Amino acid sequence: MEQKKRIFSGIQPSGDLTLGSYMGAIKNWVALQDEYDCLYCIVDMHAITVRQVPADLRRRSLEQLAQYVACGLDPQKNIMFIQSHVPAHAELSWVLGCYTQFGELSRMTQFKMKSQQHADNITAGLFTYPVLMAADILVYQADLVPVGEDQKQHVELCRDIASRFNNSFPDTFTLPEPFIPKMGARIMSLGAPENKMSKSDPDGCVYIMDKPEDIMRKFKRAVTDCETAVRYDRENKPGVSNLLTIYCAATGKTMQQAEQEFAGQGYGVFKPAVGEAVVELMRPIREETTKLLSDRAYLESIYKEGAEKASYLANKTLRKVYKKVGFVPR
Ligand code: ATP
Ligand code: LTN
Repeated sequence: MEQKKRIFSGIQPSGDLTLGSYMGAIKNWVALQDEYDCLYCIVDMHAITVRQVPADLRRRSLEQLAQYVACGLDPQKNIMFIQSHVPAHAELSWVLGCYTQFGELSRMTQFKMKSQQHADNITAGLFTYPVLMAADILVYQADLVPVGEDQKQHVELCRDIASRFNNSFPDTFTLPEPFIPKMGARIMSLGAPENKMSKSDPDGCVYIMDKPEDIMRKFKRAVTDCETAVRYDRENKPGVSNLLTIYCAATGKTMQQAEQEFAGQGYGVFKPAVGEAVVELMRPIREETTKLLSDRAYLESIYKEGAEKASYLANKTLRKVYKKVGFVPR
């Protein structure tokens, strides 16, 4: 039998999951679980690159696992685990850091943005964040990395680090490819549609756990423009285009179908319709998450088993790398 290709992806428990995390990442993961050998991680070590309240980080990490399952990821088919439970990520990250240039890390868009947002606390961890991300991916020899558009640059850097390492030490790492969804790769903020919807911006974002009335309110207030036509034009109508993207991703309709459906109707009809589509999409996920969170023993069994399986795979790569760079075997 042909070996299935391997997938790795992760989300930081740095805030509650949003419609952006769902449409840009998790929804895609669910679609891949039958065809690929998948590892889905809760990257808590990445989350502490900016300040976190410890109790919140712990709560959100478990909530995120419950949401992975509630969104449709089957714990029998996928390895789901918490990054800090598998020490090989941090260990490989050190080695890879010694094969990464300062200049490369300085060019990362996410670093530039986050160091502006957290100007009083620009840590070495924030700077080397992409090296740890490269370790996450390479330690499992992943072929594909399903992420939203904003993470493409990090996956490309990961490839550069891997090929540089392979040049010195042939056949060490599989070169991974980013895998970006066609519809929903970039969900923008409802309040400022020129920015991406991000879990650390409560104003513009819709959380998976938001109540229906809150979702409806956020959509009714979404920023649009002073025309009335419901038409996709990212350049000149970013707000409306974002709502159309969300509507299509939520309902499975094509852009053309959506435009036709709202032709001749104003935003007063369009905005609540998008809200309702999202409410219906999120309802079962929210209910299932709440149910799962009341069964801590079950969640614990998932992440413990996940860490065990992940460690086995990760340690194989780590041993190989340690040997290649010249460390004395333990
Ligand atoms: P933070 O605000 O803490 O930086 P975030 O909301 O940007 O977090 P991440 O944890 O960085 O979310 O992203 C999780 C995954 O979801 C990544 O694959 C990312 O590409 C994807 N993603 C996040 N936000 C969006 C968005 N607005 N549109 C599409 N995909 C997104
Ligand atoms: N940087 C990513 C989260 C992340 C990730 C990864 C994604 C950390 N490690 C490995 C894919 C593969 C983010 O900010 N969304």
